[in-house]
Amino acid sequence: MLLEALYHVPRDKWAYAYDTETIHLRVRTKKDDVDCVVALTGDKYDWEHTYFEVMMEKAATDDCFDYWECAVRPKYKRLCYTFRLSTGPESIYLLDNGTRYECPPPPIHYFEFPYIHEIDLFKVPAWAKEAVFYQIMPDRFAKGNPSIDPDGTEPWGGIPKLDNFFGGDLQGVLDHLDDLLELGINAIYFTPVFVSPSNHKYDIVDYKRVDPHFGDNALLKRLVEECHSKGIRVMLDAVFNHCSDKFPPFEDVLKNGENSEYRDWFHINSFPAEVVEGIPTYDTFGFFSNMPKFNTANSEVKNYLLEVAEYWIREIKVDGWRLDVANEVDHHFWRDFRKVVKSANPDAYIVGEVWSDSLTWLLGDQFDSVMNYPFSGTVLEFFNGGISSGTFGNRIGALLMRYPQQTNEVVFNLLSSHDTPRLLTCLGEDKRRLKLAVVFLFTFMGTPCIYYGDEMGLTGYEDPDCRKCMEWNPDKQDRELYDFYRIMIALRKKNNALREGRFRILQAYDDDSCIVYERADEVIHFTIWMNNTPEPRTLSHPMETDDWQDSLTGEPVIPQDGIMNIPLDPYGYRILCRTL
Ligand code: ARE
Repeated sequence: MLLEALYHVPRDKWAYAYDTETIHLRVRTKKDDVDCVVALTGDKYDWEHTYFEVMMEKAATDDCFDYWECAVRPKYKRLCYTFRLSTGPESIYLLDNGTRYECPPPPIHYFEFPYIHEIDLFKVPAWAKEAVFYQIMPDRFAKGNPSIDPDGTEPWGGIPKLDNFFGGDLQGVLDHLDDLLELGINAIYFTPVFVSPSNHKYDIVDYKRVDPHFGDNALLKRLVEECHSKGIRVMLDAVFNHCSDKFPPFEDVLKNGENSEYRDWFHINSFPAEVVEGIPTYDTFGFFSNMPKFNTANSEVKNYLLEVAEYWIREIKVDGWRLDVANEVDHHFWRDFRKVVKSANPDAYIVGEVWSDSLTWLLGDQFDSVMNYPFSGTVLEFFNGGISSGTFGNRIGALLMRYPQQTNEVVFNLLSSHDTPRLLTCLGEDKRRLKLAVVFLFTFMGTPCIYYGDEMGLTGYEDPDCRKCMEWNPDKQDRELYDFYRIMIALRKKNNALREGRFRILQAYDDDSCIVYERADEVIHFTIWMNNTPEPRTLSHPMETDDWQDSLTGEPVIPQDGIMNIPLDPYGYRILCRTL
């Protein structure tokens, strides 16, 4: 047994309270090195009467490690524990000061989860586990009121550029809510809607007003009400890392320099605040001088932005915030942000835009979730034929072990967005590959989000090409693809096993691209079979029962002599299920 690979610490994603009764424990071992891991648990004040051994499950595997997981429901809300790891006849004990071949008496050197405090619990909104999001960029979704078009608005369907407008607005969204209902989505993520000179509105001039080219605050309030009446939640985009250089406090700094009352609202490196040979004398988003970075540690800035955050939740009843450039804003700000937002609506959903490992924001005191770009990158690479199913499985396993289970169940899983090329374009315009990726999106753990138009077969390269106007001409819509999305959304919404159920990979190979995986809860067991190759393939896997059926057609699918054989077309898939 490779002792150097063993890892557990009694904190964050390795030991955490999942709810008021349950503690999740995780242990890492070298891949394929350990046969069995048992958690030896009890109450340190009454070990004799509470000692309980919990068999841990191999929950995930990545390139180097196996990850073992268990849920423990201690009798008295606290836990003292250690681990016994076995390989063949060899067993060792993992304690908080190293490993031993003999298990010492508790509690010295045992790990401790001292007490499950309700107030410390990392709670995520339950509705987000059942949500299927639809991302809308307002200027590109639908025109409802041409009278408020910006000057120079171009005809719908034209070529998107960095600075052109097509006149989409909130009335257009209102007019198409039933289309979204028919698709089956039950949540909308809007890119920014507040006053801004750009078509994307990520450079905000007034955080308390809907841009007049989209409508007004009353219309947004009515849109939210209408969405809620149809069972659709609404999440807005909070751009708190930076503002527009037309934001009045920043304009005051430009005008009055060091004498400005707002001089500490930003990171001015030298006065006057200006752009010298293209380089601003102040911090910005990226190197964009029109996006000056807020000093969110300044109490006036914090108060201003937290008042904004609260207003749209409390007054307009918005259900959540997506946080732009979230990783570049300080943690103190986000901790106060969470308190303010959750006090206004305890069920508000907070999704940080962080493109890499985000654990530091997912410990229960800041975000509920993050935009899971590592997920989309791995899925696209696999269904583009870039990695084997074995590598894909390892990458997915590693992603599941990044965060506590609370986040895994509501992580914002996307395959494309306004910042990436379109899904169909990323997959070589091969709808078969796209469907495999979308089947994975809707049968995997985490909250799925569709980028507007992907369901209609929109294509597009990098921004701005990925922001084409929505296609409303039925003759140009890919209705077959639309129906496929609708069926997959319905399957997910109908089955909790696809949202919160156990995920395990059943077959994946380092020299192949086929994959079989399962989802299961106590009600239903799914197995998902994918031929991610250009050749017809038959996938086989032992099955203990013969009561399986096709999840989409209901047709019985019977194993032969205990082996399920599933013939699949090139890039074909099948979803089987059995009721437990
Ligand atoms: C656009 C073009 C630029 C052009 C600029 C000119 O994309 O190439 O130079 O216009 O004005 C918004 C607009 C964009 C605009 C941008 C700057 O939507 O259209 O750029 O403002 O004006 C990183 C950040 C991430 C950020 C992306 C864009 O980490 O937070 O870059 N995403 C958010 C929003 C954007 C928005 C902004 C930030 C600014 O979602 O829409 O842009 O508010 C890797 C890295 C990531 C990186 C990612 C994408 O994965 O790890 O850190 O994201 O690539 O580049």
